[in-house]
Amino acid sequence: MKIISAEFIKSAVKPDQYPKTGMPEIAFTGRSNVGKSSLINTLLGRKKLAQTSATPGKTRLINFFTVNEKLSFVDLPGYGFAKVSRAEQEKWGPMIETYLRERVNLRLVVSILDVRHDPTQQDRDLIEWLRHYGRNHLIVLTKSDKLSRGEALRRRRQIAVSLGLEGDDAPILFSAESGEGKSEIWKAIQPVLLQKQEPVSNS
Ligand SMILES: Nc1nc2c(ncn2[C@@H]2O[C@H](COP(=O)(O)OP(=O)(O)O)[C@@H](O)[C@H]2O)c(=O)[nH]1
Ligand SMILES: [Mg+2]
Repeated sequence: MKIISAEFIKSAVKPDQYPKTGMPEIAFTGRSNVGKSSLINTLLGRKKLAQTSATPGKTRLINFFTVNEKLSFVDLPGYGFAKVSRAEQEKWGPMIETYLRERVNLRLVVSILDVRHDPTQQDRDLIEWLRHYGRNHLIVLTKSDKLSRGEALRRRRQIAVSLGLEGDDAPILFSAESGEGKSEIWKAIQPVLLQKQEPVSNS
């Protein structure tokens, strides 16, 4: 997709603060410091639209961006940052879950993992949760430039197996440094923009 405009709209912590635009949304999740902001910036061809790595774990709000005035990107707060108090970590879960469960505009969740590390329990819980609620999701393995080609492919296989993914569901290898995977992620986003809005089940 050619990016004509990309702008920050607002931050929110609860549903009545979410923008009321009705645009289809793509949300991005991952552990703090995994490279979520860098991925968003790379997809949008912007250097610093989404804030990168100021203090890991500091972005505790849900940040909404509009792209080409027709879709919205949502930067969800990173989870699992050890230096944040337990009380604060406990607030994040419900904030993210409420968004993922209730947001009608949401069409796709991009779940970001570091290709070098095994998924954490929180990564697994999130992915399991998305499956349970029938949320459309995509798994991206970032920082692929940190590994050799062979090693990156090997890690992709391992992670796919450990998450119980099958053939077509292979995670996408991505790098904000090299741009690898950028067009593949856009390719996965395109079709969901055309889908009809369907409320997710509350079961
Ligand atoms: N080598 C490499 N470094 C990356 C990549 N993506 C992010 N980083 C670095 O990882 C750190 C955290 O990135 P950031 O996007 O702020 O992570 P966030 O906390 O998930 O939003 C920063 O120092 C980035 O420069 C990548 O694809 N390759
Ligand atoms: Mg960030």
